[in-house]
Formats: sequence, structure tokens, C-alpha cells
Amino acid sequence: MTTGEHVLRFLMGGAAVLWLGGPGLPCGEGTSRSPQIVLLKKLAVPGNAGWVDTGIDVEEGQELVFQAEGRISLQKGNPDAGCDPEGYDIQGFQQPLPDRNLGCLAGKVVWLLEVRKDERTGEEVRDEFIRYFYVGREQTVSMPLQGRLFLGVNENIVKDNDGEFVVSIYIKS
Ligand SMILES: [Ca+2]
Repeated sequence: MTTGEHVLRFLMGGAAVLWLGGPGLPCGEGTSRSPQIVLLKKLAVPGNAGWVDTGIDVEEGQELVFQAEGRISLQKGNPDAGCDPEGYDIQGFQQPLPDRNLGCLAGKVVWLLEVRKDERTGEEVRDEFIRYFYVGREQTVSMPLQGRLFLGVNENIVKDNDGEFVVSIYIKS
């Protein structure tokens, strides 16, 4: 089974279908099919969890729609450190997305090429490609890579964070 088939079967399994064109439009005669989006998953992304595995495998070029809500604190106990999925209006080169707001909702796709053992140290080495992308409050993103989809907060020091974003992930079909 190819990954594409896998994604399709996954879709058929949990289908909540939304018509972008509104009810009544899809059955036109001879017109092009109305685009629809299907809810793949709704999940919590805690501010202090690091990258959260969505359990979703994507194909390069697949269009996903993200909608996020909720608030996190980038420094628990600091009343000035709260932000929504758009993040806090500061940029820093240490963050996964250096040109985006600190603490904004971000995504990454990890394409695992190989897991091998380092011959000298005996430690497990994961050879993988990683591509990051911006999400914010609402975003349609063409997947930059095939692989596993993760969501997280655009900050490197997450252990002192609090709160969570709740994210709905839809696929366009
Ligand atoms: Ca922090």
C-alpha cells in the first residue's frame, strides 16, 4: 500500500465533510465539483510539550487547512507573557521560524529516511529531512515534504510555558 492510499483510507475512516460552497451548491449539472474540506483531526498543542505528533502522514503538495484557538503563556506566572496562536510580537533568530512571532503556532514535516546505529557510540541515529512552516490562527499550507506532521510553538525554551492551543486540521479534496 502506498502512502497515498494510506491517507485516503484514513480520510474515509473519520469523515466529517464540510462543503465550502455551502449546502445546495455541490450537485450542479456539468459544473466543476465544489471544493470540500474534511476534518482530519482536532488536537491540543500544549505550550510546554515541544513538538506534538499529529499522527498524520502527509504527501508533498497536499493542502491542509489549520484553524487554531486558545492561549498559552511563554513564561508561566508572568502576566505579560501570554499570547494566542499568532504569537507574541517579538522575533528571534533562535526560534524554528526566526521571522515569525515568538510563540506562534508552527508546523513541521519530518521525512524519516533511515534509523541506524552509530558504529562508534552505539547510539541510535535518525536520518531525516525536516521542513518548518508557519500556521498562526488560520492558514492553508501546501505540505513542503512527505512525512509525519507535527505541531508546536515557535519558541526554543518551552519547559516554562503554560496553557495550550487547540488545533483543527482539515484536508482539501
Ligand atoms: Ca518559554
